[in-house]
Amino acid sequence: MGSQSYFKVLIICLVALIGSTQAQLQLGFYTQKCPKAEQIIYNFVREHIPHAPSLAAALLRLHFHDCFVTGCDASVLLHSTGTNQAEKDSLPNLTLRGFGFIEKIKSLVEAECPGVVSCADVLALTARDSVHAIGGPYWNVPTGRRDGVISRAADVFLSLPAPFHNLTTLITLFNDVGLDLNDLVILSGAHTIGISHCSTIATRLYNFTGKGDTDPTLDSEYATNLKTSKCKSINDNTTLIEMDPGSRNTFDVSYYNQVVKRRGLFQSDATLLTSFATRSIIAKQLQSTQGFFAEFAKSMEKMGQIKVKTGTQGEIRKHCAVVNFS
Ligand code: HEM
Ligand SMILES: *[C@@H]1O[C@H](CO)[C@@H](O)[C@H](O)[C@H]1NC(C)=O
Ligand SMILES: *[C@@H]1O[C@H](CO)[C@@H](O)[C@H](O)[C@H]1NC(C)=O
Ligand SMILES: *[C@@H]1O[C@H](CO)[C@@H](O)[C@H](O)[C@H]1NC(C)=O
Ligand SMILES: CC(=O)N[C@H]1CO[C@H](CO)[C@@H](O)[C@@H]1O
Repeated sequence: MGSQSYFKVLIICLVALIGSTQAQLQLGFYTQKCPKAEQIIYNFVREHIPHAPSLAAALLRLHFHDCFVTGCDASVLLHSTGTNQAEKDSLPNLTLRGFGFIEKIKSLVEAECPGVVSCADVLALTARDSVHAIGGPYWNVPTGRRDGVISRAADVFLSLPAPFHNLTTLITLFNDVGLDLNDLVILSGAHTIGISHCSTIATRLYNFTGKGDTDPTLDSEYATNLKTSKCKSINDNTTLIEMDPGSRNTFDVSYYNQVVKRRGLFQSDATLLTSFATRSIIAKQLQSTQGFFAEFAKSMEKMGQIKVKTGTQGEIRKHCAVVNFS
């Protein structure tokens, strides 16, 4: 190759590099395109979340499910169609909430600037503002995500961590989306807010190994308490259980206290006690709420960038539940 060819290759590489950096998310992506967008979301959240604080948990979980399955592209918000069973109709969705809240905010933003702000960004910003509105941490949400056009129930089982997963499986699923062991322990701290259904832990309480037994890693006093007062039968699929009893709407470190006391509700919570590394991360969070908030903010910013679609990828959906022109 002559020096001219080398020069051409260099230029091509530079252009590719600039192209790829331009396709990154950026803070204040809508500052020019829709200056009021973030304020509209913030105002709506501040007006409504104080009256319905439990929604903060629901919205945070929606954002998590969205990001883990095909990236943060609002695929979790899509309805199933005649031929396709969407993510939200997979089993773990039984219990997802907050779709109406997102759709409402999206309609306000659409009224201000039609076709500009993605549902994926609305979801990421709403989750952040809602958690902050109940006194939780605040994190940066760079924007510019675009919405995906595909949502498949089957993808949920491949990528979403399940409450019965062990540490090895959880680490693998987090690594698959670029998150590490620290992110796993920190983001599990989201279980400081919100609720679970009895059915999610019924097997753990009543038929752990198929012999009518209880998971021995669950504190036995707590297990008895759950069985007598909350989750009275293995067939109960309606009763709700706080994951962090007594402070389900308060974002604090008490989730980690529960885990240390072997009262983490899911096996995925309990399993965080099974390695020295994860136990150390937990111990560190228990020393400082501010420290935990800072870690949580860092990990959320990472989670919010999983496999995002930017630039000309995907689309800006008009309604979050359906792809455009469908
Ligand atoms: C580590 C793997 C994780 C597993 C296995 C897991 C599993 C679950 C399950 C099974 C539920 C309750 C479902 C029900 O019965 O209603 C739940 C609730 C919840 N999860 Fe996770 N989760 C994980 C990580 C996360 C992460 C990373 C976040 C957010 C950053 C999160 C946020 C939440 C919240 C806020 C709730 C309460 C939802 C509500 O109140 O409606 N979880 N999780
Ligand atoms: C974790 O679960 C996976 C999948 O069920 C299993 O193959 C693996 O042996 C388990 N690992 C440990 C350490 O129990
Ligand atoms: C407990 O699990 C075993 C093995 O999976 C199953 O045969 C049995 O029906 C279960 N019992 C209940 C009450 O669900
Ligand atoms: C939940 O419980 C109700 C009432 O016991 C029952 O009719 C329904 O089939 C159950 N649903 C599932 C998914 O088990
Ligand atoms: C299987 C199942 O329960 N799917 C539900 C998923 O969530 C939507 C609401 O968002 C319900 O309509 C489905 O029934």
